Parts: sequence; C-alpha cells; structure tokens
Amino acid sequence: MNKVVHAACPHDCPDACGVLITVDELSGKATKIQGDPAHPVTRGFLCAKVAKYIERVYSPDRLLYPMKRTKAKGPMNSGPSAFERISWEEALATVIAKLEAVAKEFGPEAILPYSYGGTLGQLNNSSMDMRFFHRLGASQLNRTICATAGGDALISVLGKKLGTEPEQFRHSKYIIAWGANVHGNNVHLWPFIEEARRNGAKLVVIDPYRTRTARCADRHIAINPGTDAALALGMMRVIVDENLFDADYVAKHTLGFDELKKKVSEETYTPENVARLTGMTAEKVRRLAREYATARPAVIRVNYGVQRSENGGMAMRAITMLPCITGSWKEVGGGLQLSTSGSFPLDKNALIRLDLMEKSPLGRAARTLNMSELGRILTTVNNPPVKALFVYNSNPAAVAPNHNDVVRGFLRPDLFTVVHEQFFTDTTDYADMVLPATTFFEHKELQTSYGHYYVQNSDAAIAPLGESKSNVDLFRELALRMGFDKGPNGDPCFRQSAEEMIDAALAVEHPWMKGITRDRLEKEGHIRLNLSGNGHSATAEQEPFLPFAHGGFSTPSGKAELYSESVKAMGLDPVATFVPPQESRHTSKAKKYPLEMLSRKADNFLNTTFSNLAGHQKMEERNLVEMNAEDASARGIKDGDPVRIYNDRGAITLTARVDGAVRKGVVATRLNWARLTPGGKNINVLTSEILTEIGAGATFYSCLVDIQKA
Ligand SMILES: Nc1nc2c(c(=O)[nH]1)N[C@H]1C(S)=C(S)[C@@H](COP(=O)(O)OP(=O)(O)OC[C@H]3O[C@@H](n4cnc5c(=O)[nH]c(N)nc54)[C@H](O)[C@@H]3O)O[C@H]1N2
Ligand SMILES: Nc1nc2c(c(=O)[nH]1)N[C@H]1C(S)=C(S)[C@@H](COP(=O)(O)OP(=O)(O)OC[C@H]3O[C@@H](n4cnc5c(=O)[nH]c(N)nc54)[C@H](O)[C@@H]3O)O[C@H]1N2
Ligand code: SF4
Ligand SMILES: [Mo]
Repeated sequence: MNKVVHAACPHDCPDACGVLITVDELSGKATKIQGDPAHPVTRGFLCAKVAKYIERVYSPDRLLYPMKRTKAKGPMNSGPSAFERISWEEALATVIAKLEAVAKEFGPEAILPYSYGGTLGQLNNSSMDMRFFHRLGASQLNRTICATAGGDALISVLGKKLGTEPEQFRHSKYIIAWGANVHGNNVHLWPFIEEARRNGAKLVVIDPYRTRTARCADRHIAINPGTDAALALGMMRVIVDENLFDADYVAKHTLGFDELKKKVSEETYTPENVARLTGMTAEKVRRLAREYATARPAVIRVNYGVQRSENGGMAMRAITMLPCITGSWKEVGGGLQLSTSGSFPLDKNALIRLDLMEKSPLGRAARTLNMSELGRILTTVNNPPVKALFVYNSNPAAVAPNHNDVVRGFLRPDLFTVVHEQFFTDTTDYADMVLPATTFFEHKELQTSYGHYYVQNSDAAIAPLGESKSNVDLFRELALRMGFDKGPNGDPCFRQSAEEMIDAALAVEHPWMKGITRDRLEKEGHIRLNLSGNGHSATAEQEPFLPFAHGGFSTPSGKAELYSESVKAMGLDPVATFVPPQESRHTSKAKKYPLEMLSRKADNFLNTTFSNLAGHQKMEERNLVEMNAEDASARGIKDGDPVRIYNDRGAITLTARVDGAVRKGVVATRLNWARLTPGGKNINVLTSEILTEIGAGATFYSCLVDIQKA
C-alpha cells in the first residue's frame, strides 16, 4: 500500500514547490517524488535537482549519527573516517559543557551561531534555534550572504518586498530578465514566460553571462558586471527626455521625481556614456528604454544576481524605479519582481522571540556579526573573540567569501566548532563534532516563498533516518537540558511542538491570512494568500494581485521613494547613482588583475547542496573557468587547458572552457564543494569580504583575477 504525502521544497529557491512524496506504507520508505500538479506555480514538475531527491535522502553518505573528531582538522582528514560515533547523550552533554565553559570565561557573545539557507522552512530556518541562541546570549548573526543589498534597496523604494506574481507573466508583452537566471534558478517562471511569448511577448535578458535563459531569449544584453545602475538610470533619462513616463502615476504615487530627473540629466547618464560603461551601444540603450516604456504590459524579473556586486544596492534601487515611473504597476502582467517574501504576515517574533535576549545572562541584545565577514570575524574579532561556532543550515567553508581566511579561522586550535548537517561537507572538515540532521522528507514544516504567494504545509513523509534530528528538535532538546523552560527566567516556549509553533506563527490578525489555519493547510496543502483582502482565497486569474496599482507603498511617505531619506542617512546618494566597483575594469586594480570574475552558481546544484551526489554531478560540468577566445589566446590558453586563476587573496586551478559564454574581460566559474575541486579549494579563495553599500551583503560578482596556463 502506498500513501502520498504533501510536502514543500524548502531549498533556497524562489519557486518553493509543492511536492508529493509517495511512501510505501509497509516499509515506510519513500519511493517517488513529484511536483504537485495542483500547485499553480509548480504545475506538476520539479527541477532536475529535486526530481532526484530520493537519491539524496537515502544516499549512503548521509550523516546519521552524532560523531566526535578523532583526527586533526582539515581537508586531509575529510569525511567520516576523521570521526567516531558517539551517543546523542554524550554529544549533547559535550556541546552544553563547551558552550557553558565558553560563556563563563568569555561571555556568551563568544558563541556564534552560523546558519543560512539549508532550509527556508519557517520552523527549521528560524524558530527554536533563534529562541535558544537569544536566551543563551550568543552573538547574533546578520544573515547577509545572499539578499540584503537587493532586499534593503527594494524596500527603500517600495517599502516592502512585494512584486508581480509569477502567474501574471503570461499576460506580459515585454519581459526583462535582469540578472535573473530563470532557467537555472527559477525554472517554474519559465512556462509563464513561454506562454507570454507564444502570445507575442519579447524576452530580453541582461546578464554578463550567456545563460540558457539568454540563449533562448529574443535579445541578450551582455552587460559589463556591476554597471546595472548606470543602465537603469540611463534608461530613465531616455524615458524622461522622450516623455514616456506616466505623469499621472508619478504625480500621485511617487516621491522625488524632480530629484530623479536632475540625477539622470547628469553627463554620466547620457546614452553614449551609459553605452561606454555597460558595453552596449547608445542606440541599444535608447531602444531598450523605448521598448520597455511603450510595450504594455512590461514586466521586470530582476533577481539577486544584480546585487552581488559592490554597488548592487544602488543598481537595485534604480531598476526598481523603472515601473514606478512608467506606471507599469497598474497593469496585470506589469510591475517587477525581486521577491515576494514580504507578503506573508506571519507572527515571526512568536517563532524567534527576540525578547528572550533580555532573559539571557547579558540582559540585553547581543552584538551582531556579519556572516559575510566570517574570515575576518574568526581571525580578528576580539572583545570577545568567537570561541564556539555552531553551524547549521549552512556550509560556510564553501560558501563564505575569502575562503582562505575562513579556513585560517576554522583551524584556530582554541575554536570549538559543532556542525549540524545531513552530509559530511567542507565545513565538517573543521568540526569538532557533527550532529545528524533530517531532510524535509523527515520533518514537519510551514513553508512560504520568495517567488510566489502560496503558504504551504509540509508533512513528514518518513521517519527520521538513523538518529537524525530536525533543527527544531535539536534546539528544543538543548534548551530543555539547559533548563531554559524553568526558573525565574524560564519560558514555556522551549517546550513547544512543531504544530504549536505553526499555530503561533499563523495566529495573526491580517486580512491576507484570514481563514488560513493549520487545519486547512493540512487538508489543502497550499493556500494562496487572501491578497484582495476581502477574506477569501481567489486564484491569480480571478483576482490578480496588483500590489501598487493604486500606490499603497509601505515607505515612510506612502509613495514610491525615488528619493529616500533613509538612503541619504546612510551617507549615500538619496536618489541612486552609479559608482564603479573597486574590483572592476573601471579602477586601477584592473591593471594588476584585468579579468572580472563571476563566481556563479551551478544550474544543477543549489549553492553547494547536491554537489556531492553522483547523479547530480553527471548533469553539471565541474571545475570549469569559462573564458572569452581573445582573453584565452592572449594567454596562450586553449579550450581544455588546466589554468591557474589568481589574485592577492588566493589561487585555484581549473579547466579552461572557451565557449562564448562571456565577453572579453569577463570570466565565469561555478560554486562547488572545495574538497571536490582539485587542490581542495573552491572559487571563494578568490572572492573578497568587501561589502555592498546597502545591506552590507557579500560581493561574489565583483572580483578581479588574472589567469595563466598551469
Ligand atoms: N539551480 C540553482 N538554483 C538556485 C540556486 C543555485 O545555486 N542553483 N541558488 C538559489 C539562491 S541561494 C538564490 S539567491 C537564487 C538566485 O537566483 P539569481 O538571482 O538568478 O542568481 P544568480 O545566479 O546569483 O545570478 C543571476 C544572474 O546574474 C548574473 N550576473 C552576475 N553579475 C551581474 C551583473 O553585474 N549584472 C547583471 N545584470 N547580471 C549579473 C549572473 O551571471 C547570473 O546568471 O537562486 C536560487 N536557485
Ligand atoms: N562564490 C559564490 N559564493 C556564494 C554564492 C555564489 O553565487 N557564488 N551564493 C551565495 C548565496 S546567494 C547563498 S544563499 C549562500 C548559500 O549558502 P548556504 O546556505 O550555506 O548553502 P549551501 O551550500 O547549500 O549549504 C546549506 C547546507 O545546509 C544543509 N541543510 C539542509 N537542510 C538542513 C536542515 O534542515 N538542517 C541542517 N542542520 N542543515 C541542513 C545542507 O546539507 C547544506 O550542506 O552561498 C553564497 N555563496
Ligand atoms: S529547488 Fe526550487 S525548483 Fe527545485 S524543487 Fe525546490 S523549489 Fe522547486
Ligand atoms: Mo542565495
């Protein structure tokens, strides 16, 4: 007998697919995974990565038991052979003793939790873990590694992370995929784009790398990295000069149009100069602006690729202004999407309980450390230094920038590192102890999305494998053992079950959430938010969501802020401006290291997740550096040659691929596990800890290097 369980893919991906898992009831084993055909965005299919998820869940490499290190730290002692199995009893007692000793000697802020996107499930991403660390008084982690530059910039214009729903793309006539690798990273948007194109829409891709999306597009603009702010401001100059803006919408719903007009009238933003900066022609800049402003409806799918460069915040601000001046927010199939994550009015504080910091030994909010500076933190921060690192939902020894400093930090003999994981990763190479984590097949979750507007229930399909525990169960157990539920500072929240936490998160008075209960979610699997606010769930076709058709921006002024006091308060241009990244062709650093490297994600891995699995490795060419023919021949490099890529931070040897994916001056590499790369280092040996100007995010796509034949 089979049963089919509704789950939701929790990986760090905007699509947040509805998933159906078939389980053989006799053996309790999952036998099949498929996309939920009833989910309006998933539409019955999964990406190639997760379609093979059974292989991941039942991989013989799964970490299934707590283990403690028996051999020296480092990649020479990789994987299970460096550890010996211990009981949960010993593991928890050791972790608690270590955390208590560190807190006693150095204060609890010497403990740093390090986590990111292993799961975006509401509970296992941020709930019991946060409660635990808040009550402990551990340093807070500013989760900046992915999206804060763009997110904060979007909020500075719109007030909230809302955008065009994916289902509306089918009604568009002009679609710009701006730093958005739709085919690779957001594949469920693609069928809607294809439907629009069958009805005559045009697709323009703006990306320095020729992605599969770019190859399928009507036009590919291979923009110079980090110059998007110049292009967006240049487009707005043309739109203003040629009177292509929506004067009525601008007057009613925007703030700072005069300042914007003044900004774009600067010499920098003439089509000729923008063409020089971006690597286009002036005619192409004009044409893009005219087509975008006159095609109706026109939509922009801008993704986080744009904001992984030093001035990515300004780029996102400028791009976000485009639909605000053309009035495209008024139209079904218009507007812009970066993220929809601001739409879910859950009671997040009921999950993370910031107030518990006051009950910690500190009696106040702990200091905050920026995850994009892990190398710097581990090697230089004092008062107190980080003495204990608790890693979960993340693989920092692969994903954090400036890998060599990160590793130097991890190898400090006085640092205690515990890693809660599903596999032996690059990071477990530096762990004193590893603890086994469940996959989404094995635990209950509440799922939202950053690419659509459906809340989902995710049920456990199978029992936890081995002795693995979910993040929620692990941190609950630690908290109870430390007595956090008892005594004068005790709080019963540490005893809550997953179901009780879901109920707490859903218990909000908000028209969008009216009638959305756990009971209904468990029956229906997914529910679209009541975005019309009239208390019922309608489909996107019946009631398309137009977040800003009539203004309604959640900024301080209530308008789209083309001029922002909060941006000014950061010491930045209150409108937007183009500043060339320090690590780019526009600066003197490029004399020494003339190539701009995009250290991109792999289409068939998810950040570094999946990169250890044989089935996924077959789908993805690994250890490549893609180069332009001119750059290659100038260095005597031929396709297939081993080459050394280097800068002041590090060096790595990869295989050259001369395939037309990048223009002269740009090279592209892919994220992977360090220990699966020759030499045991990954591309983050080259990336820097320079932070974005807005949001203090990582700058993986602003990175100068040079290459020589190895
Ligand atoms: N298959 C797959 N899917 C994923 C992921 C994955 O690793 N693999 N990762 C997930 C995560 S964590 C995220 S945040 C999302 C991210 O989704 P996207 O935002 O789409 O992410 P990126 O791949 O970082 O960047 C998109 C594109 O931006 C381009 N780009 C780089 N620099 C610039 C620039 O200066 N200007 C412009 N215009 N474009 C630039 C890159 O070449 C890339 O093709 O995807 C998620 N989905
Ligand atoms: N060079 C370069 N570096 C990058 C990027 C890039 O484009 N280029 N992208 C950046 C971006 S956008 C992001 S979001 C970050 C991603 O950084 P991370 O979020 O660290 O991403 P992953 O490498 O996928 O590692 C997630 C880990 O969490 C584990 N995990 C999954 N589910 C659970 C769970 O329920 N519990 C526990 N305890 N563990 C779990 C997985 O096994 C996996 O090893 O990387 C950043 N780094
Ligand atoms: S990774 Fe993204 S596209 Fe793939 S199944 Fe998960 S949510 Fe869907
Ligand atoms: Mo990300």
